[in-house]
Amino acid sequence: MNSDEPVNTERPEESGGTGTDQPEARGTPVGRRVFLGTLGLGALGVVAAPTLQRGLEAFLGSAADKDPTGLTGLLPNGGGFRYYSVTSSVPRKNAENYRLTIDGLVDRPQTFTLADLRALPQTRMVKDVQCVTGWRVPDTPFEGVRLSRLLDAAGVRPSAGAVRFTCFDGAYSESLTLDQARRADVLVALRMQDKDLSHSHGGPVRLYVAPMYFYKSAKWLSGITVTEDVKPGYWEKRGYDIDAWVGRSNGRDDEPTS
Ligand SMILES: Nc1nc2c(c(=O)[nH]1)N[C@H]1C(S)=C(S)[C@@H](COP(=O)(O)O)O[C@H]1N2
Ligand SMILES: [Mo]
Repeated sequence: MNSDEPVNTERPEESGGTGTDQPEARGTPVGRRVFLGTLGLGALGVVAAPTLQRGLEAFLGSAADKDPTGLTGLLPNGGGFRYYSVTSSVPRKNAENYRLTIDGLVDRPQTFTLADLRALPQTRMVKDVQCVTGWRVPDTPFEGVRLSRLLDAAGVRPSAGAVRFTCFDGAYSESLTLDQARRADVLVALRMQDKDLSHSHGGPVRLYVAPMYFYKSAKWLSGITVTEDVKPGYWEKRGYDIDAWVGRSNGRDDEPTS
């Protein structure tokens, strides 16, 4: 890759999309070289030994949590995870200021604080994570509240057919059909790898859609709107499949994750 190209992006062209929308141009307009200079990690490219890499990943993991620009999202790290954001910075939310709203075609619109969500029954699942660009992280625990429980609390109206998700990064969105959203393996996740979700992984709350490619698992989740029909999400407007079953979509051939 050219060292001045932004690299913090998904690439629809690798997944059968048209690639004509050049999503890279929408990401952080800062090149890898500039970024590496910023962190003083010019030698990063030659770090390959597993032990060294583990130290590096630990460093980057903590750097990512402190980096207000989100630029550490450019780097492969974190035990196989890559950190993605389509915006160059994301506000931080915590137990004081985090809110999740549920509205749209519901009888009882809801607003949940983090404490509200923590007080509900939690479900833990351990499955592989699969990104549509190819990387996979085996046996990753996620824990949180079943989305179906929150939808039931809000009282979904008979005319509803889908759910739209919005994020406090101000840009990302996702969607599921109502049937997909009601699956037992779809969580409003508060924890990953048995820790509270870090900011870089979408904390304090992200969606977790176990059977689908990881782009469905919207980070920094702030809104759930029940709609009549599916509205394509951020990447889906740029070429990804709306029904993103792992191994049965996006022209890929991966082992299912559920
Ligand atoms: N808000 C938001 N959610 C997002 C994304 C994003 O850019 N912004 N990227 C998606 C993609 S393509 C992937 S692979 C995963 C990456 O999650 P991670 O950064 O925790 O590894 O988040 C998904 N959810
Ligand atoms: Mo992804």
